[in-house]
Amino acid sequence: MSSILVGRREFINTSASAIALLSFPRIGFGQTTTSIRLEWQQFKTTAQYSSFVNAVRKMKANTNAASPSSWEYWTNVHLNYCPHGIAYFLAWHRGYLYYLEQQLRTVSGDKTLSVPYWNYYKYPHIPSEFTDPTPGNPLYMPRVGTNVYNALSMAPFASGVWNFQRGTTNAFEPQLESAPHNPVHNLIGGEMANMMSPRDPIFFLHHANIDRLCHAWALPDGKGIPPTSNPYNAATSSPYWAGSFTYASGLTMARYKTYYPGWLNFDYSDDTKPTALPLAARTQPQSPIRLVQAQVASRITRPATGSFATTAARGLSPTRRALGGVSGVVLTEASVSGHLPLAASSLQSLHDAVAVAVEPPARTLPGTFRSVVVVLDNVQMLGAGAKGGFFYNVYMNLPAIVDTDNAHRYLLGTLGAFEVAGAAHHGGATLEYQATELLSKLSAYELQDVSVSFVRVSGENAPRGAVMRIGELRIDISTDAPWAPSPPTQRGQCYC
Ligand SMILES: [Cu+2]
Repeated sequence: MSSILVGRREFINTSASAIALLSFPRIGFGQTTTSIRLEWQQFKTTAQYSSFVNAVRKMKANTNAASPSSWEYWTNVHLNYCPHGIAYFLAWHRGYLYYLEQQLRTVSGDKTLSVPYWNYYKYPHIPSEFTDPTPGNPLYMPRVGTNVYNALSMAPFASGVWNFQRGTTNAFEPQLESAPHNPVHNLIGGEMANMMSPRDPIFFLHHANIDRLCHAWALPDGKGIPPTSNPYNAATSSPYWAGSFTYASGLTMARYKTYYPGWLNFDYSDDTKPTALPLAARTQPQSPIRLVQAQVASRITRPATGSFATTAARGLSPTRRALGGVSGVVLTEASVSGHLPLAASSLQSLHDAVAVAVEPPARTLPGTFRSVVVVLDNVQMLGAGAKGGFFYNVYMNLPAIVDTDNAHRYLLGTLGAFEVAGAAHHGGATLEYQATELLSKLSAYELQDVSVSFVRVSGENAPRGAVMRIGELRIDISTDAPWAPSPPTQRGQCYC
């Protein structure tokens, strides 16, 4: 830990570029000491452990949801304001963790208390303190699964991932949100599978780790994170950081503060990004513990195509056109593909939109289609599906058989109870996956038709049978810019 800090100071002393310091919360700016967030296995051996457990217990016992000293208050902050699948996913949650951490200090009276993180790249099972059902254990929650090995991905840490925010090419934030973030929520399930997920204390250890992974990724030069200055100065900062986040009425944070060095004044005991997937610990009660290299399939086979009723191409609005799809797609424990029947003219429109995206003409006429979206319309959870314990990797035009390493090229994103809950209005949810970049990298041969595959990943207690129904699975072309940053608007509701 201290050697990391020393290394950091040396880095700062020798760095000529202020922008290179971007995103590194560290000593400075009028604050005295940097607090270090510890990995749970270390955290639980320190005096912070009892402060944390007692604070969670006290806050859960406080039934006044209007009070920041209650656990429910913080659950409602997430329910009402969290951005998922849109801009500022990481920055908003960084501020959220910061405020919760301050509150834990207030409630416990322990000024040294920091939020712990759970490094599942090292320990893929939920720490046992959270699974002990002894009455009165405030860390315990009913959950569907405790092993998140299958949620892990190395893709966000690939060497080519330099851009940061959603809407830029090969960007870190949407990839990290896609995996491991979403699947960790889904495989744990229970409250973790919906927008009330902070009810489960493991939420904060999960998000501290997500924040740590972002921090580790950005080292040592800040990569493609938009630059900011302190205080926010439009002349030297990216417009991305203008404005502020809302957490509750009266609880806000200027956006730039979440990524400006020193403001939030914390660091992590381990600032390194994962370099490999962990050994999968097999801890069946009846058998001795065995450590084995995880049995990850080295190849993915495209799931069999289901037979679904087809839906027609049609104009949806002046800026959107549906090119065709299928309806009534029911997802179960079996993986399935949907073949989208596109007429020749629709296929041509698809090719044209991708071509405009890749090589925009000098002047794009208004109304020109230039991006592609895969839409899951009117999605409903069925049976035990809403409780989670499983998810699907959603692929487009997956080859009949492909190496796991190459499958990422066809990955649109993940789909599970958590993503559906985040997108749900009253009733059915609509989920959208940006497909323009993916399609632009496919060969003409690969783009002769369009299929979407749902490859099921099950946790240890995953439900069987029908878990989700997609009213319509279709592909749209849109006049939206293909790689423009998402509009920097803070929604009053959680991506609803
Ligand atoms: Cu989350």
